[in-house]
Amino acid sequence: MVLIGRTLTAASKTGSHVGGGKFAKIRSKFVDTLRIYVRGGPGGMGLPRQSGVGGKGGAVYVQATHQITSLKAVKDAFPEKRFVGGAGGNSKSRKILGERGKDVLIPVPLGVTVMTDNCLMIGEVLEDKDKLLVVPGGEGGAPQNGWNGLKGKAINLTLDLKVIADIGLVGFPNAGKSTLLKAISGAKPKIANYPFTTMRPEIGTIKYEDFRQITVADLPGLIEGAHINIGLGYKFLKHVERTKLLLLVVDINGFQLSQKNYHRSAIETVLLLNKEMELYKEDLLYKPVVVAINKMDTPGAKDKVSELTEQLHTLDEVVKQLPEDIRPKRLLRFDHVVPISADKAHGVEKLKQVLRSVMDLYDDEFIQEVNQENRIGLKSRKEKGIQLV
Ligand SMILES: Nc1nc2c(ncn2[C@@H]2O[C@H](COP(=O)(O)OP(=O)(O)OP(=O)(O)O)[C@@H](O)[C@H]2O)c(=O)[nH]1
Ligand SMILES: [Mg+2]
Repeated sequence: MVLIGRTLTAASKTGSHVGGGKFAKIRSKFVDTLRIYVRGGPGGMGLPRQSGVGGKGGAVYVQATHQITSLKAVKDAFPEKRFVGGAGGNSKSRKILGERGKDVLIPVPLGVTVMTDNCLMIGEVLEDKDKLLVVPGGEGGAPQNGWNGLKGKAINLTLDLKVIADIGLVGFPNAGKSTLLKAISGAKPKIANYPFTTMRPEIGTIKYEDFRQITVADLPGLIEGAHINIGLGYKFLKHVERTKLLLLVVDINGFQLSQKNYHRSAIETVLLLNKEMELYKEDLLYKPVVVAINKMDTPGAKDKVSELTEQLHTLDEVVKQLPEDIRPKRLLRFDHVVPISADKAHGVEKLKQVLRSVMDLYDDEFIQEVNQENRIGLKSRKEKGIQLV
């Protein structure tokens, strides 16, 4: 058995071929961060003669809405990316208390984090209608400011989207993630026989007979070196952060990007995904994982699957054969391994039930514990009697 060959980051024999140039353009087209300018509205003038106070300027808020699913939609709707609160009304003898300036609401998808240029996090909006104040309006003219309304504060902000779904599909390109999403949910993602068909996360929903619904995020394929921006890069890994369960989709035949690249066997793709996630954020490895071994309808698949299942069950032993410097420090633990043929919908019903059972087992509270206090993750998984293969 050949494991990995050279190094994990040696994605291709030619190195730069898959890295910068070819995919940089595609990567840059994908909007999942957006820089915006926001300014609070100016406060209205006071009226010293009659002790009249000017109206406060309008504030700017970010508000999550189900109706928007990407930051590109925000960019398209507001190409100038400028959001300024309305001016507060001046105090007049007829209307002694100046009118409040109009607030501005920036509609964004669920899962947006708002940050300043110094990477200071202002907050995040995760649920529908969550509203976050990003900049207040200026105070109206009053005795303490010499009756002159104050200007609103102006700042540049970065909106950063991480999709929210119960399950994240993780796998090499062409493994059949989108085909599987289509088979288990009502979604209609693009499917094609070439790598990097999926360019942005797409969410589908699995519906069960008892009306339970589980959301699944189809993500772009990852290849070795993703953490140093090879292929479509690491930016998609962040979307895995907010999922509760990882569904690894593995092509039983492995993966080869092109003639110039190494062929990776199925077990190598699993180890490479393990390493990429570890290099991106080790916490990801504490999430429960289900493996779908796909393309079981292809010639020779049945012979290969028992060896692969054995390897997945004894990953500790398998990695001992790897050179130490490229060995994952922490190994994924697989809760279930399910052979499927996403294309023919074989094994898909069983997979749906398995996903359901794992999701039910990991109640929300427990998932949070795993995510936040990941140090005790595996230990408490064992304590809760969850089977680790
Ligand atoms: N024989 C066979 N082919 C499959 C199966 N599942 C998917 N495919 C094919 O594999 C190719 C890739 O499928 P996709 O679903 O687009 O793969 P993906 O993992 O989403 O790929 P990226 O979006 O590029 O990461 C397509 O030609 C599919 O028809 C399967 O179970 N058996
Ligand atoms: Mg796809």
